[in-house]
Amino acid sequence: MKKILVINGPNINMLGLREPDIYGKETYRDLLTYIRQWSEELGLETECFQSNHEGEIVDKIQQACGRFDGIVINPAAYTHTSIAILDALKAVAIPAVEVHISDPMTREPFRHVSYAGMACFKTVRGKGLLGYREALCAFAQ
Ligand code: CA2
Repeated sequence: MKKILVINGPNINMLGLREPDIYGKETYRDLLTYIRQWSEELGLETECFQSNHEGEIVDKIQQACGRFDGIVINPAAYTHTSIAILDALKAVAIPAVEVHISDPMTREPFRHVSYAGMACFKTVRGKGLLGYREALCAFAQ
């Protein structure tokens, strides 16, 4: 069974508590429940990790080396700033898919660049929490 690491960046733990018009009403706990259900359905083993700290995300990506077959990552605001996360994804060379709950391309110009996305073979944007399912599907095929 393929092992997939699901990484969520800063403030994703606030899902459902603020800005429901952009990110929906469902909480981070709901997301964890969905990911567990989708993993079972798709025959994947998943581990979920959320951090508000860039270095912790870099550490987690490095530690994934040799332990995971794929990474699903929503780096949140670090998407648009973090060359460190891009470099970590490139360094481990684990196939990765980028997910965004909203569509950053239709929002402020500073959200239009994704550094992490440059190390990902697929990006899913603007599909809400279902975007994580689509990302997991890319590893089930
Ligand atoms: O659409 C996405 O998934 C984003 O990665 C979310 C980030 C944002 O900086 C990216 O441009 C796009 C922000 C995550 C913050 O999540 C919140 C959730 C609830 C309340 C406030 C923020």
